[in-house]
This record gives sequence, C-alpha cells and structure tokens, in this order.
Amino acid sequence: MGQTTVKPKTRTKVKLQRPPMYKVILLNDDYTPREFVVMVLKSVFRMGEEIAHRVMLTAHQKGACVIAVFTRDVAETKAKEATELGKAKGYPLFFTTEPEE
Ligand code: TYC
Repeated sequence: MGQTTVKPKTRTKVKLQRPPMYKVILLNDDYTPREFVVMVLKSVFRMGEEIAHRVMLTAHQKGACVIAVFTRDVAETKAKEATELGKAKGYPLFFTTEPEE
C-alpha cells in the first residue's frame, strides 16, 4: 500500500479594499455672488456651466449641496482650494468634506 498524501487546498483570495470616499459639500451663504460660486465650481471641480449653475442654485435653495465624491486627500485638497478662492476675494464661501455612509 502506498502512502496517501493529503494536500490541503491553499488558494489565497486577495481582497482588494476600496479606499473610503469623502463627499465635498458646498454651503450656502448670503454674500458670495452666484457667478463667483459658478466660476469656482467650474475651475476647481471641472464642471460645465450648466451643471455648475444647477449645483449653485441647489445650495442656494437648500442650504447645501453635495458636489462630488473623492478619496479623502483629494476631497480635502479641493474643498480647501475652493474655499481659499472665496477667501481671497473676501467672500465667506465654504466647502466642507464628510465621509460617505
Ligand atoms: N446665496 C448667494 C447669493 O444669493 C449665492 C450662493 C449660492 C452662495 C450658493 C453660496 O453655496 C452658495 N448671492
């Protein structure tokens, strides 16, 4: 009788984790001109005129609007850059970030 070798199956499944995503949120205020908000959305978030205008109006009417989702680093950098553009003009325009559910 020959020996029986039991060979366990050892296939390893590699699970790739997606990075946690963060929302960038535009907050309404009473002072920043509408056209300026649209310009910032176009330049920092690469939106076209129509979408940028719609997003600005949503924030204006509802108080806030989620504008995009990125990895944490990109979301924080873009929110800061966009907020700084307003600050440089003396506007209280504010973008914040928040982790996705
Ligand atoms: N509410 C501003 C105004 O009436 C315009 C505005 C819209 C400002 C959206 C911020 O996120 C904002 N001039």
